[in-house]
Amino acid sequence: MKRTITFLLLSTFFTVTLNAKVTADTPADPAIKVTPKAPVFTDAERQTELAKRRAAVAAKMAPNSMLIMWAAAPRNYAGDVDFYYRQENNHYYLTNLKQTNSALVMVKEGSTVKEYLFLPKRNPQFETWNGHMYSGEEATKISGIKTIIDASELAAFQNAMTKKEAFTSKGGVSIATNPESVYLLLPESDRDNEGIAEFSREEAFKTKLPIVENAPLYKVVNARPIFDELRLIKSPYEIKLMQHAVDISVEAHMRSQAMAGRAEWEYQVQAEVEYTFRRRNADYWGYPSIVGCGPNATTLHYEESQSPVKKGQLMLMDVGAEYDHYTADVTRTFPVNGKFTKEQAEIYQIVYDAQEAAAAAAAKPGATMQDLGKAAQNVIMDGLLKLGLITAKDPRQVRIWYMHGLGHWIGMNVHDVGSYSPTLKPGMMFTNEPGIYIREDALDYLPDTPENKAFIAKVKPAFEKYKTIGVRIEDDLLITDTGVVWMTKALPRSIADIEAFMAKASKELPYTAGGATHQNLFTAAASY
Ligand SMILES: [Mn+2]
Repeated sequence: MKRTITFLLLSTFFTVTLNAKVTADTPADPAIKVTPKAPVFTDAERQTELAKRRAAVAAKMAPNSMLIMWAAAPRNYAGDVDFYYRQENNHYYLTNLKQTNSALVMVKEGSTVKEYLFLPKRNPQFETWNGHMYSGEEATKISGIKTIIDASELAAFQNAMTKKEAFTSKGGVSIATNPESVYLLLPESDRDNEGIAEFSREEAFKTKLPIVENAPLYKVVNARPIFDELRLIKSPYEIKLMQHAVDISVEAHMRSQAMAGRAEWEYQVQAEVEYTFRRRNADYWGYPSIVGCGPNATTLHYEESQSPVKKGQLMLMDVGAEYDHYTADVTRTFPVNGKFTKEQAEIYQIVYDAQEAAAAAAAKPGATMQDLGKAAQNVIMDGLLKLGLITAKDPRQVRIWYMHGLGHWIGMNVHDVGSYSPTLKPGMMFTNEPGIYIREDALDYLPDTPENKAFIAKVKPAFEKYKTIGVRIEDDLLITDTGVVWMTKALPRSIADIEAFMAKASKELPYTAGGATHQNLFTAAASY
């Protein structure tokens, strides 16, 4: 009996202690959601997925053809320092290898496809300075590509191609160098500046391929349309990675909203974002973080983060983590002090309603991105007219305050590849991101015409009321067999939900700004 009492007393004591601890550190239902565990794939799952992608590419290649894809070259930051190495997306899409100086070659003869991977030999001295290199076995385990050739023979192979000579590696691997077509990743046109910069090596190789009587002996084909089409539809494997990138971004947004009211400078809020990205093992950001307070929210790609965070103002944050080469793209706009003013709420609600209208349009069978854009634009047009910021239902007037499109594909590029004409199909992923930006100088730059003068006179009172307010809301949507999935749904979006979230979340996250003094490093202006 006595023993039982002691036991009961002890267990009561422990229960109380444990409960007290739970309450102090983590509330039963915290507002800030921690990123769920990262997806883990077995070697077999990854190899099957990559083999499927390579087979899909091969299926789109001509009967007697070859595809050559080089790994991305390192990009210089300054002097002898490079940026973090990032593999070329299409190369990664087929190999999952994160190493430079390698190349993938696929040869299709009839229905037979052979795959070769040129891989640099491990080098102890290089590894001492720069870290691990793949062994052939590792590269095969990751990619599923079985035939490995030392990359020191890549130049000899390229040379054999340009001369149309046979190629056999020192290890005895022969590659047929007489395809009819050669597929390379090439710039899309003379005006494709990014493509020209990224695929200069491919372009140079193309010019070396043999010419006979002014006609190319090989038919050189741009491989990019093949990848653009395939990458437009995400596999279940890719969707898991993408959801994880979204989840990390959602946690980063939540933590930032929780501390923004106590931050002094925009860069401190940005630090909370990027701390969360690194903490959750994101590769990096998918695009430079946009953290703009007050009037800075009206600059679409504001990246300076040098201004003060002021209570009473809106904070626009467009930040997305990249995880295993897939990037989220998420924007929230919230009041620094946790409560929208009447004017801020009026603008915000229009953008919110436009987003809802676009999502409803996406759920209709046969919808295109253009349909979504129109649905959102109509809501914004009605809203701006009601507030007096435009004088007629004229898309040209709407463009003054909403100057970008509704959204874009997302994936390995934040603005992912793929045509915008097809109807929405399962596996497609895109952003839904309308916005309204009442830039302080927007009316100053309208051409000096009688029509514009009359317009300015009419909208001036409303402009004075709403000026400096910038709102964008951006969610990541996925089309499935059953409809539209908001991948970002965990992140509060309505006015009521944001206000409730901020009130609760700010208590969960300890934060002290630290009273840093600073000079604006962008404009060299003195401290505020
Ligand atoms: Mn976007």
